[in-house]
Amino acid sequence: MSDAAERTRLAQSDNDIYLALKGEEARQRAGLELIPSENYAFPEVLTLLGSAFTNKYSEGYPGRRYYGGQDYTDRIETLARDRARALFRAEHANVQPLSGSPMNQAVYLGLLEPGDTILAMDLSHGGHLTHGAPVSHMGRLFNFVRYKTDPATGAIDFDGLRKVARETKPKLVVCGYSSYPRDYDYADFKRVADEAGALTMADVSHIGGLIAANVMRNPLDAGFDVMTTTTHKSLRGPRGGLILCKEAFAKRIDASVFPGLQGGPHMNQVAAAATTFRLAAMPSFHDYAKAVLANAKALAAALTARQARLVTSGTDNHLMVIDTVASFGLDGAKAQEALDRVGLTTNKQVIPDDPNPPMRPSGLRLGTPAATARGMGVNEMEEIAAIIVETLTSGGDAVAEARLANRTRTLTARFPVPGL
Ligand code: DSN
Repeated sequence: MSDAAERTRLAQSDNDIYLALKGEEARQRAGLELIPSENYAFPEVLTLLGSAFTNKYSEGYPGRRYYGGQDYTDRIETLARDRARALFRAEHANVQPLSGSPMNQAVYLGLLEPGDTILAMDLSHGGHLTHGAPVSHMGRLFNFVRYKTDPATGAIDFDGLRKVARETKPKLVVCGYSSYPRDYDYADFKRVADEAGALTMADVSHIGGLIAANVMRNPLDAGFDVMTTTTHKSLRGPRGGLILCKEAFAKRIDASVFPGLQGGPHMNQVAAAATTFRLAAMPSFHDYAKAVLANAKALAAALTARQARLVTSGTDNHLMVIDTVASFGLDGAKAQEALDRVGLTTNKQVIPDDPNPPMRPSGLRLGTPAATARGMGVNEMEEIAAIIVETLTSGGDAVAEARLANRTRTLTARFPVPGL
């Protein structure tokens, strides 16, 4: 919301919410966002999210809607689908999932029967809740079996994965992660799935933007049946989900999203996604994605040089996980709280087979998409690593933390937040 008159109206009609909005904007400007799944949306996305498209119900798909008045919604959804297909080299795109969880649920429910076996990554090894965590509804509906990482290298244990697949004969093999700092060859998953007679799904929510920009591998190029991604992480779009699949699955996926799982899509989100897919095809986005990877490598190296121990000893993508217990004798929650006090936003993170509970885990997850969207480069990564390590070794000293908070503010003042 940039228009001064709109802001005045909000301040007059609901000052509590207006003040919270001002506070959040100030927090985002003065602090630094290092959670790898968060980013600053393109300014065009913010405009479209607050647009007239939010007023419209559009159950159905372009040309086949249940309500009238769909001239412009049909236009934006058709553009969004066409642009998504071109961007990701996909045969079919569904742009309606409200977010990442319903997106993955729609795939499971569209392609499988309750009780079917799905092979996916263990949560503590980097998988996601929707990859069958026992506390999730999907974990109750389907029979999830798991693969893990190799304790010696931290990389995915493909021998173990193949063994579980042979023993359990899954109907679907899922790859994708929310805290795994490495890349892999999707053909390795495809071979295991083919041998088991299983379908393949890659949830690339974290790296969707990096795949769009062709700086990381695209699972669809390796013949995957389905790829899912959220649109708000490395893609810098609206909060939402995108399902890409082979034409052979198009009808089942579309029917699973609507009417299977959802009612009316959020058309303001669809409009913003359409614009995102256009912006992500531009050369400037390719440069951005390359910088995200270069910054992640620089941040990982600068942390390692300061005695931080990283899970897998580094990164191939946009994220890294510090074992804060092994590095600094601090659990991830205490580390996150200390960094909050100096203006760096991070998240506590479980590490593989973490002996500690999820609210007091042994690690801390960091990523570079948001800092890179502000224009920061490898020099700034050095300063960020220094602030992180000095904070985590300061023992909570208030004077030291005040000095470090000042260093964060000095850094962020040079890099405005896009769209704010
Ligand atoms: N919340 C996302 C993440 O942080 O990875 C996944 O849903």
